Amino acid sequence: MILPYRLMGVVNVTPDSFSDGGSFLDADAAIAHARTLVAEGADILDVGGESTRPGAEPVSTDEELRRVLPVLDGIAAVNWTPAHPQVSIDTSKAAVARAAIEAGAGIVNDVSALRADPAMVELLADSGAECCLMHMLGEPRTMQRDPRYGDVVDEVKAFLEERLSFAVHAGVREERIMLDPGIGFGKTVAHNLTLLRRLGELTALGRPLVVGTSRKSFIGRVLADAAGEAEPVELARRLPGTIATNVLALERGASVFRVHDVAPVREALAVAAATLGERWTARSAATTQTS
Ligand code: HH2
Repeated sequence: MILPYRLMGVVNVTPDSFSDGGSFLDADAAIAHARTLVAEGADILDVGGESTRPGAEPVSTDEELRRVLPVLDGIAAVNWTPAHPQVSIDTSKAAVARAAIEAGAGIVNDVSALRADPAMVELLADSGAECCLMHMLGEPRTMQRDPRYGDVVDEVKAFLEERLSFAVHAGVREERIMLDPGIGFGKTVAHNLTLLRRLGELTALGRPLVVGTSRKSFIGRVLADAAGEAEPVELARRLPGTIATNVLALERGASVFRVHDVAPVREALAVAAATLGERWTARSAATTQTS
């Protein structure tokens, strides 16, 4: 059944990702993890070879390629039944994206929204790959140092509108573009919560919305505040908050959910969608699939 939303499972081939760094650095472990995510119901596999956690140091193109290519090749070689998942490459480098597309990736998830590498937009226009353009204030190394906005939703919306227009004018087909408010990327806890509360305002941009709240530290901080604890609660306790935020994002119009824990989020979204009614359960691809 084609639902009006898709689950994007995270395959981090990095030593330093904030929640699972080092777990899938070995290509075989990453490919096995990809199979598990698809068995749990992932529609898209988002493969990344560079952590974008706050404070992360950039990695070279060669190192990123060395990490992701064997995994992409391995995913391409699997005899997926009943259907091959879509493959997304989480990168801001055109050379990595180009090699990934050649290895079967159909989506480029660029957290810099085409600002990091001038060659990226041309690659997208020429290849016809789908893309996700995400908002980030600053860059990973420094983005959590006192981020400030006038109105966070208005500013994120204006940024995404400008990036969408930039991409379309450079020849990327609008129907191939998804947008993402970039939860946790240069945002305080309050900014993240406001963006999620008012996510519906971003649907006016007319493109599918991707959200990535999975296991992020704002969830740990909300829970710590509620429990009177000083430190953000640990990763293992962030699944209920991940589910809550994804369910609310579904209700507010998000249609692609980037998560580490596919099975529980998929089940939560299925029940939420059934409760919300026909618009969320219709067997149509119109609101989520790019074409
Ligand atoms: N979040 C992360 C990475 N890529 N891409 C999109 N489109 N949206 C997100 O919210 C997003 C993203 C961070 O999560 P993770 O990959 O688990 O961590 P790390 O960057 O440390 O590898």
